[in-house]
Amino acid sequence: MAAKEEEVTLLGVVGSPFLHRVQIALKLKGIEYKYLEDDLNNKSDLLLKYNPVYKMIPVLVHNEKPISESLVIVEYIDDTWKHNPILPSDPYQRALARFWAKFIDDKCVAPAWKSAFIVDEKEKEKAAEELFEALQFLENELKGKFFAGDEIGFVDIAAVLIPIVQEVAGLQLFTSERFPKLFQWSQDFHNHPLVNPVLPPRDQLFAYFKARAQSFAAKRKN
Ligand SMILES: N[C@@H](CCC(=O)N[C@@H](CS)C(=O)NCC(=O)O)C(=O)O
Repeated sequence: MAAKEEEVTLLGVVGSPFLHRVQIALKLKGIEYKYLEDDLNNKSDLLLKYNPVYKMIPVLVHNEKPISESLVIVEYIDDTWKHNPILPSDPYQRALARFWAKFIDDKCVAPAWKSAFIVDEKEKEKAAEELFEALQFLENELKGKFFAGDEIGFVDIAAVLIPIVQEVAGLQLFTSERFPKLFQWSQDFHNHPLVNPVLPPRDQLFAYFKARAQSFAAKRKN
């Protein structure tokens, strides 16, 4: 548990998979924190001050020290509060976990987003193909209930985008026939008692994704 004098603040926007990565990590560690909801159409001074480089949520502020980038934050949380480890202790396994988390950011995030929300059919199809290629690698990587075995770890947290987009897309993003292990994982992870309370209900997720899609579409036009 966080010692009394520790101040932990989290800046985010509910519905953002990147925010929910950090919230799951904090929940796993049992760390209490103050949550500040931001507005991406009118970013707070605090967000601009704490993340002047990317101007993105999430930002974790621990005893006035800001940290950005969700995976960096999750690693920081794991390094700071040692109980209930998120990353494995073996250096090779740690490297692998980081590799797959980076793979999710590099290969899954953009196509998952596009295949669920882009209206142009051709673009959507191309994104779905890219996504399926990436998901096949993850399917092959899943050896146990979760990526590292019986407990939730770094790769599961990184992959939270998958059940979120699956939920928003009405479970039509990919099927249990095509990705049986990943489909089961997605359900197990989404329903896990430490994860489920962190994730907003479908309508709130949907509202977030819709607002983001509209904001991107408006930027594309300008
Ligand atoms: N790589 C970043 C991505 C974070 C990100 O994309 N945040 C979005 C919300 S989901 C954001 O703040 N966007 C600000 C903007 O679009 O201006 C991370 O892992 O934290």
